[in-house]
Amino acid sequence: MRNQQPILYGYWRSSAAYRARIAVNLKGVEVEHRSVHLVHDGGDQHRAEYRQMNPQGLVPLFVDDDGTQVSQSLAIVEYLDETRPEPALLPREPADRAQARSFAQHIASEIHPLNNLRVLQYLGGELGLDDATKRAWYQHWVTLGLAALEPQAAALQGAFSLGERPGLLELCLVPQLYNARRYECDLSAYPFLVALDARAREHEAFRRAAPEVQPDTTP
Ligand SMILES: N[C@@H](CCC(=O)N[C@@H](CS)C(=O)NCC(=O)O)C(=O)O
Repeated sequence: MRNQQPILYGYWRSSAAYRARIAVNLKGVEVEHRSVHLVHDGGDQHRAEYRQMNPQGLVPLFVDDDGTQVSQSLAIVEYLDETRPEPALLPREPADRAQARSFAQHIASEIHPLNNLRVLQYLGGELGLDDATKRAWYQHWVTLGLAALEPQAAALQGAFSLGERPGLLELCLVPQLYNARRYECDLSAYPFLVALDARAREHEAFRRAAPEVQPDTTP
C-alpha cells in the first residue's frame, strides 16, 4: 500500500530513532514522524497494532511510500543509501566504508543493547537493582565502549567520516553521546569523540533531529 510520504516511527528520547532521524534529514527525505511512546501504559511498542508492523517491538521503524517496512536503524540507513544514493551516508572506498560500519556496529551492537530501556527495566524490575547500581551498569558499558572508539575518532584528524560531511559514523556517535550525558557518564577521557560530536551537532540535519526539538518531547 502506498503512503503519501514515508513514515518514521520513533520516540524523542530513543537514540536508535535519533540515528534514523538524522539519516533521513541528511538524505533530505521528507517523512511523517509518528511517535511511539515507549513508557506510558507499559509502552506503545508492545501494543498489537505496532507489533503487527514491527514484531521486534522496537523503534525506529521506517515505512517507505511504497509500503516497504524496515526496522533496525542501521538497516534503515543502508536501505536509504541504496534507494536514495545521493548524498551518500557511507564513504566510497571499501576500506573507509568498513571503518564507518565498524564504528557504527560497535555502538549499535556492543554498547547500546546493554543499556536499552528493556534491559534497564529488567535490571530494576526482575533483578531488583536500585537506580545507583543501574547507573553504574550503564556507565560501565558506555565508558568501555567509548574507550574503544576514541582512537578511531582521533584518526579522522579533525575531519568528518565523509571528509567534509558527517555520515553513518557521526549519526551513531551523536545519539550515543546524548545518552551518555543523560546518564552522567564522564566523557573527559574521549576528547576526539566529544569534538566530533560537537562538530556534527552543528549540522542542520543533526540539529533538526535532536531529541529536545521533537514534537513528542516531554520535560
Ligand atoms: N538495534 C536496534 C535498537 C532499537 C532499540 O533498542 N530501540 C529502543 C529505543 S532506543 C526501543 O525501542 N526500546 C523499547 C524497549 O526497550 O521496550 C536499532 O538499531 O534500531
